Amino acid sequence: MTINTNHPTENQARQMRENHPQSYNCWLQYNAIDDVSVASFYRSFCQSFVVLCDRTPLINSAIDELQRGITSLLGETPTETGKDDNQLVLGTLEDVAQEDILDRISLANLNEEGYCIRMDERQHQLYVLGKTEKGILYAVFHLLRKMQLNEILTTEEVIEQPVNQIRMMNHWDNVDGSIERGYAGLSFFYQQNRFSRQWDRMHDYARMLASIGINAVTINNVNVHQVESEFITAAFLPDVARTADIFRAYNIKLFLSANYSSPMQLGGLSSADPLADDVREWWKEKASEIYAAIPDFGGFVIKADSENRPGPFTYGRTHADGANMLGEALAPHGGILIWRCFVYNCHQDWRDKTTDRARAAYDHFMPLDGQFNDNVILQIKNGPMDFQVREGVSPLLGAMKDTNQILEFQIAQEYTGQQKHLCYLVPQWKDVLNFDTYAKGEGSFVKDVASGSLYERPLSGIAAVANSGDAYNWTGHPLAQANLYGYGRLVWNPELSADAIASEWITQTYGNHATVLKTIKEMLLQSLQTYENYTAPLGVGWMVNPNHHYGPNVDGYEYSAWGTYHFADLHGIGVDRTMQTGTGYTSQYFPENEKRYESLEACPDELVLFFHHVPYTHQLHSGKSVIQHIYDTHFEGAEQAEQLREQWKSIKELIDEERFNDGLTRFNLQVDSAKEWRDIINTYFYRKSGIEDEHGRTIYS
Ligand code: GCV
Repeated sequence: MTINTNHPTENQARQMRENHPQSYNCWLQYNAIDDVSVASFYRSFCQSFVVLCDRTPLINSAIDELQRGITSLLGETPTETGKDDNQLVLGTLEDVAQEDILDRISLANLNEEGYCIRMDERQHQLYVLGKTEKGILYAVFHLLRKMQLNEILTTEEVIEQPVNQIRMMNHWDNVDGSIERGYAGLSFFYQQNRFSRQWDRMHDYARMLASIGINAVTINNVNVHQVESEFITAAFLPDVARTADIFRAYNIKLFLSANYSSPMQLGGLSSADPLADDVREWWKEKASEIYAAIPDFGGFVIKADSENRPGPFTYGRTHADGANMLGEALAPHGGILIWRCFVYNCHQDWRDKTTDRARAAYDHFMPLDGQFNDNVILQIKNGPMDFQVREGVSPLLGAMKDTNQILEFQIAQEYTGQQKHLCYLVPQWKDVLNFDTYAKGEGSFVKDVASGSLYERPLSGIAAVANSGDAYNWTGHPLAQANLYGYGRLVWNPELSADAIASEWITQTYGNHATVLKTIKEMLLQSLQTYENYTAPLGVGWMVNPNHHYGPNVDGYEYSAWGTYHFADLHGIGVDRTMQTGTGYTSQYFPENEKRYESLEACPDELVLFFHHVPYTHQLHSGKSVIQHIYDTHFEGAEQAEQLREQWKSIKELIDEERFNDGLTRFNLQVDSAKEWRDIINTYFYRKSGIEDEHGRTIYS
């Protein structure tokens, strides 16, 4: 292997920041506050600050951010002093225990990341307090967000804490610099089989993640290849440890994806059998070695026995055997083992109607409920298939009452336009979080599974596949930053609306102009429906080109060498997942949902082809036939894509040229792609069904 030592220097990273400030700074623009009364309100508190707690790297991050933000927002740098009037007071709740300023009862149950911002107008003091130092960091970001939004603190006291315990970002970066399903350039973590050592870019990234409350990351792909397997060896641990230092200063714990068969690959053992003594011993020693380098290492994320990855099945063992063996190695050090439930047989034969990929996660894991150790968490994708624009919610969520669970989203837009198309995903995530599983009767929402409150589990949370890369704007499409921001904010507080998150993001990113806010917000909120309109209809999914998953290809499902998975023929389309006549997948839901999905009458239109095989003439609740719905939505979706482009053009003079042009390039691609989708889908179904469009529009055949 040739090792390239030509890493980008710190200076190059700095230049990127300087040359592309608006693109690069995302929502942390900190533009000068132009409203005089807002500025003067904050000025009265921000002349100086005092720090009551010990200085740690985390507190230093909070102070750096505070100084940077206030200097830029108010044009004056606050100085650090002793206790005084007209100042910000930073500390933990304990640091102000003797002061008579807080309603202690309401603070008693705050978790360790919670915070309180308390105004004392008599002395013009603003207390920025954390339950622990972690809370101080989040309180600082809260304050700066309010300032960027031009909002005066209206109540005397702000009290907040995150709803979800683990708020994680999964990076699918490979050490060669590529990113699996990455649409924003290459990796900034790695280059040419080494860490890129762009430490200050990583630092900027950590800041950005902390500002939206992320507290855990994995930095490498769950498909762990040859070189990445060595991350847990002396060859890479110093760089991993340096990366962990950077994230730690922002309350973000570093995890690694590990190769299940490491004992063979790295240790020279003859198996990776989870019940073999030598294998168990090997992992224990490995864990000790890792913790010697990174004392607060988060743990491992494992993809096993799926899409050709190794796993315990080879040895006739279960997922519980595999996960617990790793959990036991990590436990003495306080580590966590996250085991992914994205397990299915990618070589299965769809023609056999009892085989169904959607069933796989539940079939594999449900029988193991209660068998996983306390420091093991199962990570479950939001849908049973794979991040489609529309699919059912995974029935596994909420089903395992004795197992820790983390919900997995994808911010990277693998199947939703790949950051070339605008697709604001927060509304989709909200639908998932608000889905009622009925696991413990009505009101057993997915958000309660994720927060751990449904079954009072010790570990829980939400993870997502990141959409960031080394592009100067981090996400490729400038508006894809809204998904990154939105994910963090929603995971912090699932009650925030998609609309409110969009407003926050737009104002912080593009400033306070009312037209910009209105226009971009309308675009964001319409974009998911637009994308769904011109792509695969009514929950049937895929229809994308194989492997890279961009652009239309009705029969392009790569794991179906014999044809299609959607069963379209001249009579009808859709996957019959009912118990009566289909794969029986509906039985994996709790009875209320099972009944709703099992019955064609009760099944919601948007999922009808996900659950049922129907004739093209089947009438939807909307009153349209399936075929007419397909024609109408595809014509409409392509038009809506053009409207998005027009809306973007309408704010050309109101935003900076770089971000405008980057957006326009992508809207041009989206418009062309939407037309291609429209024509390919409509033509395919016109040919299959032989049914004319009621409105007589041209369908290219
Ligand atoms: C990392 C899908 C993607 C794969 C990804 C996999 C997973 O199948 O296409 O690229 O692999 O999901 O989530 O593990």
